[in-house]
Amino acid sequence: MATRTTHRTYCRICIAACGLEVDVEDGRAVAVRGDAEHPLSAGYTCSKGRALPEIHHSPNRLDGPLLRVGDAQQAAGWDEALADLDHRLTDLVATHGPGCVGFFLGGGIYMDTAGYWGFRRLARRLPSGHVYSDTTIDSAAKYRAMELVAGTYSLQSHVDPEARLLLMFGTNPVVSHGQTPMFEDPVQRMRRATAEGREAWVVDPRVTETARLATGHLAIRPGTDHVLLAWLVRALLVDADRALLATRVRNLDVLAGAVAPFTLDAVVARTGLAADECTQLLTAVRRAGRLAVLTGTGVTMSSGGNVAEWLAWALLTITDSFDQPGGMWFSPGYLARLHERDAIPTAGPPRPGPPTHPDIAPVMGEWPAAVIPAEIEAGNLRALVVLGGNVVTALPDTERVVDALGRLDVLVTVDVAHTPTTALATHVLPTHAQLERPDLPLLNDLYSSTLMMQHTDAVLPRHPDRRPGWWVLTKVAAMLGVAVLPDGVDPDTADDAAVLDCVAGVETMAALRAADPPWCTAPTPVHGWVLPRLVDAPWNLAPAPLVAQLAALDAPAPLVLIPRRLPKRFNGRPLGPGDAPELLLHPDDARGAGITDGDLVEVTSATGSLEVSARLTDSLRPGAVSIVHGSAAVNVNRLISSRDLDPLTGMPRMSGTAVTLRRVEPGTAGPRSRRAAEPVAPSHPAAKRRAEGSR
Ligand SMILES: Nc1nc2c(c(=O)[nH]1)N[C@H]1C(S)=C(S)[C@@H](COP(=O)(O)OP(=O)(O)OC[C@H]3O[C@@H](n4cnc5c(=O)[nH]c(N)nc54)[C@H](O)[C@@H]3O)O[C@H]1N2
Ligand SMILES: Nc1nc2c(c(=O)[nH]1)N[C@H]1C(S)=C(S)[C@@H](COP(=O)(O)OP(=O)(O)OC[C@H]3O[C@@H](n4cnc5c(=O)[nH]c(N)nc54)[C@H](O)[C@@H]3O)O[C@H]1N2
Ligand code: SF4
Ligand SMILES: [Mo]
Repeated sequence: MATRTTHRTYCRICIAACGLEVDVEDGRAVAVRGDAEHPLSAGYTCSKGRALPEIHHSPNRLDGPLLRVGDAQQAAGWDEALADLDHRLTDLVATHGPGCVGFFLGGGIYMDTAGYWGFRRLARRLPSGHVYSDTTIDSAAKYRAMELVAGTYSLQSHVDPEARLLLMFGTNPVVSHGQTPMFEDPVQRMRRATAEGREAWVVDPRVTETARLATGHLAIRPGTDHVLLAWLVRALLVDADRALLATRVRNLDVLAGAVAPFTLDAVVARTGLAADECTQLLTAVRRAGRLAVLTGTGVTMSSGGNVAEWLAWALLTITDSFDQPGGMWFSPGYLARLHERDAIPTAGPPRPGPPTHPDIAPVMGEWPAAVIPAEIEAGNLRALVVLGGNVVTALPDTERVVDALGRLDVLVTVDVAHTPTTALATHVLPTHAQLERPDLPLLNDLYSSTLMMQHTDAVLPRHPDRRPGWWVLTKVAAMLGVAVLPDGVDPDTADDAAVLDCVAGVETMAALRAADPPWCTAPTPVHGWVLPRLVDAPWNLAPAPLVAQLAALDAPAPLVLIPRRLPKRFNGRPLGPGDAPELLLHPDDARGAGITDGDLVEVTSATGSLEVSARLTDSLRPGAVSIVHGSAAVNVNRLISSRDLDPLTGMPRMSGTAVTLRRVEPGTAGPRSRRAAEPVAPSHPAAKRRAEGSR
């Protein structure tokens, strides 16, 4: 009989990093349970975490390197795949210079800490500006607003345990577990809060899973969160202790002037909310005194994202909620210990933007990912290394993205599974997946709701033909003359543990490895440490680019597309049946277009169109339709522009794109649905040329 062993680990699909117990039989994971003792997740897991055995042992996993030969990809040994890549990169760099090689970091690498750390070291040393990540198709607004208000990228605020009011804009943590910061064990957390008399308010065009557990829900018109926020700021400035604020902030009067036009009448007209709803929210904020605010992709992906982030910052500041009990605390990090430093790291001097969009300043040193196709078309970017990302489903303007990827001389994917992006690659390099590697959630240092760090050993034996993410990165970097590992660490003799020692320090790793249970915690929250350490203090409450953007924002189109997430799908990673995209729409909008439930509908934007089946629901307000992203077959990014980018961040408008709907007559579906199917191999001439030139 097979022996069963149980391993304590944590899930590395999303930032909640839930504690898990994984049962293993004959080298295979067979069951997953939540770890009841875990300080954050307390036994909670979601269906994705519980599906780890199926995900890990899926036939879709990559079991060895692949090399493109002609139109096909063929299995290759590591030596052969790396030698071929080395040869091609060396040629490219000799002809076009080192600036033609770029890297994209996706969500699959963040939780592979050694790989993620390696990428950060590489990015600092790379002789090329082409460093991209999913930050600029996700949350760039948060970082730009933070930079303009506080001069840093290093502040991560969290809901204080004593907060009496939590106000959420465009985030659905019951499904997502948070954008930033983490929102662990969400259902219990929401229930506990309301049972203890603390209020939770959700501002979202949809009655979300989170809204159902909240005290109040405001079904706002998409893209108008900044209007509601500006009105709240305007009203609460009246109550604010201006003398106290004068010691903490700059430009209070400019802020007051900027929000002056946002009267209650203006809010009602622009947000579609009733005056009563708005005043009830204001009363709740006044009653609470201090509050916590969380925003998510519904805000950061909309054209008002930057100003909404700024106004949320202003709201928290004028209500004296930041860095205070009952409001929001800033995490100094369990490892980073920012509160023990003299100064919080600054955002640094501005750097030039990408050659095709020089006006868009980098966010956190990165160029916006939406310009990747433009940079390829201009001949600036000729080789792209995608680490744990699925750019075919993630980037806006699918048709342009697929065409541009086909023009690359080299497309390397460093992944664990076959995806629509690996299908286009010249070199597919498979890495160890989460259950095959020791790890610690370094990325969560600032995102975690409790000051803590955890550690896991590998749960499963390592597949012989996969390699560690850090090792693959080190090899590719060496081809470009960049050393990723510190001096004296040899990638061919070092193991995962030795690299993690470099990442977190020998002492920290020793403490974590010795910890039983496998985590270390520190007293939480920490208050009162931020302003004295802020180089750019006091806060700038009215940065000029944001004041100008607020005044210039247009009203949203009558019918717009908005994003959302499904419990069983993680971005481009389908996790089973029941997660096919549908078009959610309100019955009034459906009636106007002659659409009934289950109809096939053609959705068209200025960028493209797709066909998707309709699901009528009054949980979504009229004027908004929603399709989840991540499906290759029904790829919503066909509708999103890669040209209409936010001028301050380069973010595409993944929320708020104007669309029209047309019912597809039964029997006439065809060319377009077929077109929507993802190409498995590139078929256009440039890709063919490239493919023929291989080896
Ligand atoms: N199950 C699951 N979990 C995930 C992911 C996943 O794909 N699946 N992805 C992970 C990733 S990469 C991220 S970044 C996070 C994102 O985490 P969240 O930002 O919490 O993402 P969503 O759950 O999509 O919630 C966004 C909400 O914004 C609303 N919305 C859309 N437009 C607007 C608007 O203009 N105004 C307002 N107020 N609301 C709007 C939508 O209706 C939706 O309810 O989730 C992470 N967690
Ligand atoms: N229209 C529209 N587009 C969107 C969004 C939207 O809401 N609407 N959301 C945006 C957001 S918030 C984000 S973050 C991006 C997501 O963009 P990506 O991060 O590119 O998307 P994922 O599909 O999560 O891709 C992760 C990849 O990592 C791989 N992977 C998983 N585990 C590992 C591992 O341990 N090691 C390695 N090497 N690889 C691994 C997976 O197989 C997968 O291919 O998409 C964005 N695109
Ligand atoms: S919420 Fe789900 S996906 Fe996220 S860490 Fe927990 S189990 Fe994994
Ligand atoms: Mo994201």
